[in-house]
Amino acid sequence: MSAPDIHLYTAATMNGYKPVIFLEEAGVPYDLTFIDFSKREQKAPDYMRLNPNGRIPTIVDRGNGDFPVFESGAILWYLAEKYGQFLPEAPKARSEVLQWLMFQMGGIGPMMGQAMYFQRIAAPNGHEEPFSIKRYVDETRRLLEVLNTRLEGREWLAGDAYSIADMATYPWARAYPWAKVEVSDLPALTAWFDRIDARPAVQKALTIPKAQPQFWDAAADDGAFAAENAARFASDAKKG
Ligand SMILES: N[C@@H](CCC(=O)N[C@@H](CS)C(=O)NCC(=O)O)C(=O)O
Repeated sequence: MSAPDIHLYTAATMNGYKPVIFLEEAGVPYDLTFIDFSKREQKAPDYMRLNPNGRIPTIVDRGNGDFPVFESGAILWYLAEKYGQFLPEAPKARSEVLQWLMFQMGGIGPMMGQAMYFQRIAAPNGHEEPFSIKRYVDETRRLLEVLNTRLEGREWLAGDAYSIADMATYPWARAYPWAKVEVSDLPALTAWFDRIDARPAVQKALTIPKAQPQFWDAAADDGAFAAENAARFASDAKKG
């Protein structure tokens, strides 16, 4: 049997789950290399030839001359076009999906990422920065309110169908406990979490390449899990 078209390089993180969710939802074959941050595999020269940013995820499309794609939003877009799924053709509907995809890539991801970094990595490594924490937590909360308002009276972020915009946003927004942001008063957002939580493909995706459910629930504050994550990036935080 020949190798599947898509080879995915990923890890169990918010950006890392996005292409796994797509591939499981689309039901297309793929194979995968787990990138181990503790061994800094994301910075290996061979990997950085595929992803010049030295981060995950990356795909290589064997069915398209070993074409590499990096940046999780571009990966979702590429896969949606290749397989003709989760990105509508009609120009306005397509634009709506891409607007919410960009909102995730330019807002939710970077701001939540910094809220997580300053609380989960910098602070436990001796860099307690209350001003930065407040800035990123407030901005995260504001962006989650934007999502909540958008989801009032609608099932999905764009148009009337589940799309790559939902797939990109869910792994980040759903990890709100890891950013230490409260969402219990945002009912449209939490109902959208429930809808996506219930999808079998998403449930499976969140175990690939390894289950990391602690990001998603109260166990985010489990001492051992938090300490392991702080230690994983301690050398980076100490350079600061
Ligand atoms: N904008 C990039 C961000 C990728 C990114 O930050 N990935 C993180 C994991 S969520 C990573 O690889 N971190 C390892 C590192 O910083 O060395 C994307 O969406 O693909």
